[in-house]
Amino acid sequence: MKVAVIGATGMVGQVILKVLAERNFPLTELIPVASERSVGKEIEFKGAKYQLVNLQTALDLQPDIALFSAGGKTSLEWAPKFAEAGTTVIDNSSAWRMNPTKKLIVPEINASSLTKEDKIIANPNCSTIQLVLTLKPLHDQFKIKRVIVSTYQSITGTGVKAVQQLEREYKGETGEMAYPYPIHQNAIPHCDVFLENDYTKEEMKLTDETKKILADDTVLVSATAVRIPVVGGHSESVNIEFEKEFEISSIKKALKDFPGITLQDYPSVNTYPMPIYAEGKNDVFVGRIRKDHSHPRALQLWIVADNLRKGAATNAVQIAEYLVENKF
Ligand code: 2RA
Repeated sequence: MKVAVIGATGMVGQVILKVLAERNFPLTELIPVASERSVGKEIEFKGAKYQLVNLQTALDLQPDIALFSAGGKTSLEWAPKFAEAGTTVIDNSSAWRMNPTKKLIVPEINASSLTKEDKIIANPNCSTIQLVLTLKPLHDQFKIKRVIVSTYQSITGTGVKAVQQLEREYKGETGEMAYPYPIHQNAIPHCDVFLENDYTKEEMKLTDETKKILADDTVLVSATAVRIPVVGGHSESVNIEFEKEFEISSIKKALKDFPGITLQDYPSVNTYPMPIYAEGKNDVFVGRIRKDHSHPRALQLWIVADNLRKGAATNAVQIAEYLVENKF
């Protein structure tokens, strides 16, 4: 199994390599791809050294699977070339997510919809993955009418520039800004760009991608995405209105029984999900589960996940594992 990792030196690319090694993914050849300026440099994987190559070299090596995490522009240009050559592409960018001919996959929810014909598979946005994984078991049992979500997003979702900005601000230094304002001691209600409807792209990804993955356009989703100075993962405060009545015990059982979810809900002993706990783990952590006292069929809960793992790298590797297990 020849696997190419496109964007191998980026934040997500490095976590993809870590997850491939941790999960002992059955690859026989690794093809790490980086931009021209990094070509020739070496990376280490499972104790061996690999030279970084460019996209054309990787294409010529005809990988079986290519895990892309190199931005939408690169995906739009190169994913079709790899697919054309017989490679199955799993793309982390937003380039293909809402394309009606491409599948948007969270393996625990809809991997079974994949066929051998799917040569470009889209990995959802990080804040969507942790939300929709939590919604799926509840939607199946209690039919979701409306979701109101507020996110508290890690700066690692923006990338190295944002981490460097925060580190400088800790020291009272100035420099290149990843955000329009200081992020230290701040909360910025602006993730990605603003759209005509005064939502941000990040907020509309939560709305549009959730509908596509649940395969149900009747689910109403309204989001506010906020950037906060943490690094371990994204947190989300979620209010869900159901069509059906529910008991908290049934909600907790549905979540507990669903793969990829870990319940962390023991307020009496101050136990609830937090980024400092979720960092480095692959599950989605759910807690603060309680009936919304202001509405007879609504629920409040709190979701945290490592946005670089289940929010990106781990989800992509799990898709690749599904392809291997099903001999695609
Ligand atoms: C963010 N979800 O957190 C976006 C992209 N990773 O900035």
